[in-house]
This record gives sequence, structure tokens and C-alpha cells, in this order.
Amino acid sequence: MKTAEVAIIMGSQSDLKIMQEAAQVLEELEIPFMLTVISAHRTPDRMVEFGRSAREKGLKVIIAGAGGAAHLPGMVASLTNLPVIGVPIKSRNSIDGWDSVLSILQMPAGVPVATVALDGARNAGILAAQILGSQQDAVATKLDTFKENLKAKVMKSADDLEANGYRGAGIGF
Ligand code: RP5
Repeated sequence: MKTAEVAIIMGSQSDLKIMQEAAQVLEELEIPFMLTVISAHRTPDRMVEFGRSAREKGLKVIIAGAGGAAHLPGMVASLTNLPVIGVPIKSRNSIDGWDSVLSILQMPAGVPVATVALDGARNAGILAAQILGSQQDAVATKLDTFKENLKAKVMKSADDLEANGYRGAGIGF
């Protein structure tokens, strides 16, 4: 088994339904990752141990998701110099999701967390790949193909819509 280059961590098992989207895209891009639950509030010692040992374990990027009083991404960022991507999650203890966004986004100067959209775990996976791709040509090439496929899907939907129209009305140009 290859050494994980990306860690996907989350505050609770209940975050997995969102965070699995980061795992899926890393699988698509064939990037080795590890995935686990670490709670900043319920298992603080485990969080400290993880953050302090992340680099020596061979990890290169950390994706951390949490909801409500979402302290995990920021606290892990305080424990390592690896890039940390934060995923705010609209969880059962969120008011409306803004609480999670602001908890992760509004970091003090010196301790950045690259925060993606609410529930934006797929983009967190893609951003982690792009960070790796800045140093690894093989990953950059996979990302080129990935983005070409995105473009092809949009162009196909545009072609279909223009050919068939909206409720029969042509709207192509
Ligand atoms: C946060 O509290 C977790 O990240 C999760 O989003 C939220 C709710 O956790 P559970 O009560 O479902 O374990 O710390």
C-alpha cells in the first residue's frame, strides 16, 4: 500500500456523508490518502498527536472538515506547517452553516486555512490534488485530463440544449 499523501480528517462520523466526496475525487485521481475521525473537542490529545506527526508520516496536505463550532481545521493548522484545507459542514449543531464557515474561515494572521464552500468537500479534494500537482508532474497530468473532462461535459450539455432547445424552442447562437 502506498504511503498516504493526503489526510482527510473530520470531527465526527456524521461528517462522512460530506467528506467522502473528497475521498472519491482523490480515488478518481489515484492519489493515496488516509481518512479518519479526529474531534478537536472530544479527542484533543489525538488531534495534537496527529497534527505534530503529520509531516513525518509523509503527509503533504491535510483536508479537515467540521461543523458548528468547527475548530478542527484551525487547530490542526496551528500544529503543522503542512497546508490545511478546511471544509465547513452544515451539521446537526449548525445554526445555518454560516457558523461553520466563519469558524474555519476567519483565521488569525500567520495560521492560514484554505477554506472551501459549505459542504465543498469535492473541491477540497481537487485543491489538495492541485497542491500536489504543483510538484508532481504525474498528478498535474491527471488534473489536466480531469479538467478537460469537465469542459467536455459542459460542451455536451450546451450542444444538447442548443440542438433540442428548451421545451422545443431553439436557443443556440
Ligand atoms: C462537529 O460537530 C463535528 O464536526 C460535526 O460536524 C458536528 C456534530 O457532531 P456529532 O454530534 O454528529 O458527533 O464537531
